Amino acid sequence: MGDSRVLSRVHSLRERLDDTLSAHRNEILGFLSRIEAKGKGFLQPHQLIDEFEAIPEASRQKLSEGAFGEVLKNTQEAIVLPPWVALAVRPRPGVWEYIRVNVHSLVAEELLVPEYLHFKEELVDGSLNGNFVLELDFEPFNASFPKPTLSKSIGNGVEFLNRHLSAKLFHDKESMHPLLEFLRVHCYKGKNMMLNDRIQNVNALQHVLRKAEELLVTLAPETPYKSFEIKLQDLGLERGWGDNAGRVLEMIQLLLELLEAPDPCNLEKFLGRIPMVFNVVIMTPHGYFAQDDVLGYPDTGGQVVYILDQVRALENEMLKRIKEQGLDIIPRILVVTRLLPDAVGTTCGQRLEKVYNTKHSDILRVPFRTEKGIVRKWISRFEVWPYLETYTEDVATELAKEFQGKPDLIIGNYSDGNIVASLLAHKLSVTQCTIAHALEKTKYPDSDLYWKKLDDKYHFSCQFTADLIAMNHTDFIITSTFQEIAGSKDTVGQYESHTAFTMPGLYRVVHGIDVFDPKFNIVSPGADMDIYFPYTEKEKRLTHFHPEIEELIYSQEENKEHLCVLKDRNKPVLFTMARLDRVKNITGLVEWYGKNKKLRELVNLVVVAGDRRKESQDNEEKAELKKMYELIDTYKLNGQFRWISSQMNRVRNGELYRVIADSKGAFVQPAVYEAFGLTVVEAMTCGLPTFATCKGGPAEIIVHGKSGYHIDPYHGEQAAEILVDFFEKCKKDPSHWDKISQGGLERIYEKYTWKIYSERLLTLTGVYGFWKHVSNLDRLESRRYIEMFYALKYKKLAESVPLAKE
Ligand code: UDP
Ligand code: LCN
Repeated sequence: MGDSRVLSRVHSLRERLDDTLSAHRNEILGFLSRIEAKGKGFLQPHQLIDEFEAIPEASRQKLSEGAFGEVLKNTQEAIVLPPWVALAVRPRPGVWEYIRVNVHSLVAEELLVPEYLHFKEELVDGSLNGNFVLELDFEPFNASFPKPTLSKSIGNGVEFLNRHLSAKLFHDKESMHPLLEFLRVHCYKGKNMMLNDRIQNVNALQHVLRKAEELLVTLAPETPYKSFEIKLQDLGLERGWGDNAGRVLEMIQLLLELLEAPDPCNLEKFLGRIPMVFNVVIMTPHGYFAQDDVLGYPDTGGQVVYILDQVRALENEMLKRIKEQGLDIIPRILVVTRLLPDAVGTTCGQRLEKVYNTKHSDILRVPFRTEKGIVRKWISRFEVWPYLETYTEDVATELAKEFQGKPDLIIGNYSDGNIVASLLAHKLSVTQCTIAHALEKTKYPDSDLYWKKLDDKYHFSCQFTADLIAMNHTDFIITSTFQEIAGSKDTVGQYESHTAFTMPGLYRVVHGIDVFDPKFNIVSPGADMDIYFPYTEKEKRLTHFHPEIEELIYSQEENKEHLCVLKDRNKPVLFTMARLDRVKNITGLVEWYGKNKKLRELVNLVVVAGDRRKESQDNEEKAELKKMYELIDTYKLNGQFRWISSQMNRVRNGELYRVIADSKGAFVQPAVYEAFGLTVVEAMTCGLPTFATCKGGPAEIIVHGKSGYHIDPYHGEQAAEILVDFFEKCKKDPSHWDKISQGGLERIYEKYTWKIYSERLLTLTGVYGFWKHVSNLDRLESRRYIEMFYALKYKKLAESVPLAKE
């Protein structure tokens, strides 16, 4: 790993272990021998705990108190290759140590990352990698780059950068020259926006700012810019300072303070106000991306909702900032996706489509193309790789036509969008932002080590390579939660799992990404509050939908849209809604319900998932549909259960959540893993008590017992009992339901709104753009390394993915 900090940490771990290995020799031997006896293999934390629980109570007691117990508590995986047991220990988020113990001699050895990965590869086939393995290591490029070390700084990249770089670069007035240069060259369509040629040095700038201040303090704050424009221009100040005397003065005073004493907070405020973002590209190639009739389709879920809401919020914020800065620039946002000629009743075949409730934002669709011409078929997100390079070229041509210039920001979404965004940002030299939505490596456990088994179906070799390229190429990364980056005390984050991993026979990632990198920023999405609002807001309620919703849930008829009926409509409704993917675990929830008599007596179960109206093209969905039919039969669910096909009308869905709240019901999100979970936020925004998986984003969205409840998808019986307990309590004391409903709402208002999101995103873009300009944030060396990795590895992998048969 080439990091002395890590080496010294590993040393101290070994030393601590050495002590305990001699002090508790017999107990440790007892425990490790149990593990060794399992033979060559791999143990997850919960399996390690089970093994630990199985040793005698007295031994457990002794070990728990010592260093060994501590190490075990922090172990994220154990590899058994008799006589060795290797442990990957994670004392805190983002920090890893590797060690192996010889079970016979009880000697511990520290391992460097490549050694540990090599050891792990033996589980599959050690010979696959041979002696000369391609080792990917981004660390040397970033070694001199500033990084925080405290776990609490993870995800607050911009604050750290501002603090660090302003201290380093701006120590006195003269060192403010780069800021001056930045203000001098900052222009839009060739026109200077901040300073003109009259200002040549920092002293002159300071002098001009004081003059302007003298003028502005004499004016009423609301005095329009027009009335003092000429005077400011004569001094050297251009249009971008504000639309009235008050705003211009505020900004001038901010800069004067900065020149006097640089301060990271003021710097962020100042940079956040400089108008820098007018043309934005949002890349989201796969899926059915449209505004109506697509939600719940395979691959078409939260990402679509997120982007459409993001665009509206972003456009509003851009317009507000442009107006407040006194500019008459028209911004433009283009969501670029795939054009699907066979659009099956959607607008996915349309080249340009205005985004609802926006003035200047469109969806621009560009088809996938091969030598044979335009690709007509829908292609799963796992199979898009061979199309993306040509697609990027075509997109670049279309963007040039639409913008008549380059965009200011390119945002990538999901693995395919992020690799295209990387290629475009590289080509056009534009600030890039990356949003993962979900990194598949976390969703499919061990999909790195056993990639070969899954590659025909999922092509993870290609996807994980694309992910590594994008996360290293991008200027900044937005995540919805902290856990997405670095997990929690006990769980590994999605990005964190890309720090060190191996794909035997392909390459070994010794250092893929560092969760401490200041490119990470947590900016959480929300739910559109025009659609999702509390069930208590009676005057806003969309009662005209009630007859349709009534039919959907309670009609005694069965058809392609709904199957099974509810016999007792007085019971609260337990509700869930998701795409019918395996990881969503909807069938898991149905089974928990089917098995729990008490829960079946207390509530009805209503599930919106999958589409029974047409034949599915998706393999996972097909398997889940089959399972659902079997469960209905096995547990004789008809009478207490309603299965509704995917619901694509978002506005009506908002009212659906509220109707469930009227029944004093609850929402359940039972996923085996959920990257973020927009349905959780939607349900909570409607005031519906929510029970959601503890695996992934919902663990952070919900504060257990206060704003909802966590359930463990691997312990279905326990999850069902938590639900029983809640509904029984509510039966005895209806205020309990209100308390959780209110707790959920408070949590949303505090953290999950699009308003907070868009303000933050625009400020981040400005700040990263600025630092990129004035420092070496560009990371040129690592970009060259990425180019080589792309050309030599990724390209071949992408080409090896079969093209769809038309
Ligand atoms: N959704 C919907 N109808 C359905 C299924 C899902 O409108 O039949 C919406 C749901 O309201 C949410 C999104 O699709 O806005 C799913 O987002 P989430 O983050 O929960 O999961 P994803 O599908 O992205 O994995
Ligand atoms: C993808 C997912 O899997 C969800 O967990 C997220 O909520 C959604 O994207 C939006 O980011």
